[in-house]
Amino acid sequence: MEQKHADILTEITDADSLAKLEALGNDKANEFIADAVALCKPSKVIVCNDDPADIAMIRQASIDNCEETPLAMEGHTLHFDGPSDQARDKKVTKYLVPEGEHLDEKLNCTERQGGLAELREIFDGAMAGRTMYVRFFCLGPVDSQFSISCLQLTDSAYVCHSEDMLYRAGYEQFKRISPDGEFFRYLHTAGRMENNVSVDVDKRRIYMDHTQNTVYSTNTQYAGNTVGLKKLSLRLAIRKADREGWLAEHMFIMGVNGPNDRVTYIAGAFPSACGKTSTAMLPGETIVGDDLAYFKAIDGKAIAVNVESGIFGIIADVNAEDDPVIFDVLTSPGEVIFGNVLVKDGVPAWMGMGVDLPADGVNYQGKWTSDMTDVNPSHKNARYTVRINSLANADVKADAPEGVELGAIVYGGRDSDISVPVQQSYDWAHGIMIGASLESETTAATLGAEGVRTFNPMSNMDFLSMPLSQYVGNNLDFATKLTDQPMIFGVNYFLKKDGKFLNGKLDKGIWVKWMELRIHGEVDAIAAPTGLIPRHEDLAKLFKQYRDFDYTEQMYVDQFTIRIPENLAKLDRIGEIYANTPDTPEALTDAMDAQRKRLTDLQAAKGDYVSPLDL
Ligand code: SPV
Ligand code: MN
Repeated sequence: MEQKHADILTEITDADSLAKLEALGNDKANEFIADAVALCKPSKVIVCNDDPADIAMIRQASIDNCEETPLAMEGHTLHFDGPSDQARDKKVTKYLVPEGEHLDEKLNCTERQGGLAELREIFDGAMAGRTMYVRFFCLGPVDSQFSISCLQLTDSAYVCHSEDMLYRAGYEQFKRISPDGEFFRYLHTAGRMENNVSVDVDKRRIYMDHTQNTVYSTNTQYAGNTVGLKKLSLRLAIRKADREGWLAEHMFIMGVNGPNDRVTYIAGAFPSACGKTSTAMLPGETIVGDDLAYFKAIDGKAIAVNVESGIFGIIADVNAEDDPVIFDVLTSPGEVIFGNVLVKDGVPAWMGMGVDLPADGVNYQGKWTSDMTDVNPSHKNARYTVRINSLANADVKADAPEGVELGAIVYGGRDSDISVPVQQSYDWAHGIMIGASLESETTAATLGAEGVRTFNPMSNMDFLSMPLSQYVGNNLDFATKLTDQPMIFGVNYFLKKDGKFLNGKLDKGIWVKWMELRIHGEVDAIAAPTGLIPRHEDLAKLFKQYRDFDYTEQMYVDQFTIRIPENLAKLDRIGEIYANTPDTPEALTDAMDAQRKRLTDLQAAKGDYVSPLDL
């Protein structure tokens, strides 16, 4: 270790921790750690490697310092974030942009030098009296061409514990990178705390310095703002993928079981709370990952890996009937962190869990009783953290360094009046158009108003770290590297008629079976202006086979009627956004123009609302 780094670290770091840094022999890592120590002034530095003893020590530290509290069931713990720290804070999540560089009007940016100066002031002495944990993780499976090494510094044992559950241990992987090799780095402090929660909300900052692959996060504990490897790394990964010609996506990956023991992998992008996690965990199928995926073109095939090894999922509405697989994990002994739920006598409870909630308990804002009608018992964005391998249907290839070959990509939005429940794109560019046009209603996963229709291309808008047109262009170009292109589908679980949902929560299980058959050319489809839609007879067969349910022609007609005025209005909305976006790829505009022509031609021939039986 260079003397200047050793001078800073030796006094407050024990021999075991120093030896772990020496064994890594990475001067760039040492420099980042020494700078952060000099700035944040912790009283102690603990360096962990991949040893299970270190990982167990971290979990215990989170309990000892009261960031987590053990619950009644073995392995379960509870974590609360502060009342105004319950979701990702977009307002203070910014890119530090060097003078002269430009990202995109839609991205929240601030000038880099000024932003760094602001951060230095907030971080100065922020860890006084506390321990700084030095952690190494790996994005993607270890020892894979997808692996990205990461260095996390934080004074929160809860953040480390979450990362131990959500990511692969990465100390040994870190040894594999060359001394000047690339790695992502994160510096986090919970800031000033009272009752174990961050209190200086006005000084909350999440700043990304992409020039140094570094993210700073402070005065927050909510995992979406603090767990460096989750959405903070996604922003860095999108830029790395752009440099290297692959894709970093906000997608689940799952295996769909087809006939004769065939497993077909699909990846899906859905904005928060649009059914993504429950699709990834569909009973009877297998889960690779529920949130982040990297894609590379390898030998002409689209290969994907799960970036993570765990799930940080929304707990609201998880119940035995709709989400049996995860419900089982949440109600059985084993390692689970519950975040921002209601607790009574050491037992967690949450809205929509399918049983009566206790009349009182403790939640993220303190004591709660059922007469407090203005406070939900559990927060709508309350969460659970689990390891994927605790799910009964974890896919056997969940950690495979070689990844899985994708048969399809699915884009799912949330609209009550536009898109049919499932349709296949005509080609790659049309599919990317479906993804690039995703809209959803806002949900409790971010601060701000709920229920507003929001443009969210590929469900990645919050995480784009480059101009939108460049990101969409990369998605379009990806196909040129492939000889076996995945199909692309669009889904919408939220279509309504007369104010009522047209689909049950488990209907998505039928849509994935239909996609699986399409991928293998085993079922026909009908050409609608918006895409290729299923035939009634095929869906009826699948509903019967898998659900013993009589799927009537009337249900089919209601669900698959092409709503032309609403589709045209959406094209207008999205068209205007891209018309005002510099350098929109021509292939995207062409795909929108072609869709508009198909819609207006059909409208001229058959009116505004066209039954699938009339196509
Ligand atoms: C999401 O909001 O998309 C999540 C949770 O997956 S968070 O970690 O907050 O990003
Ligand atoms: Mn997500």
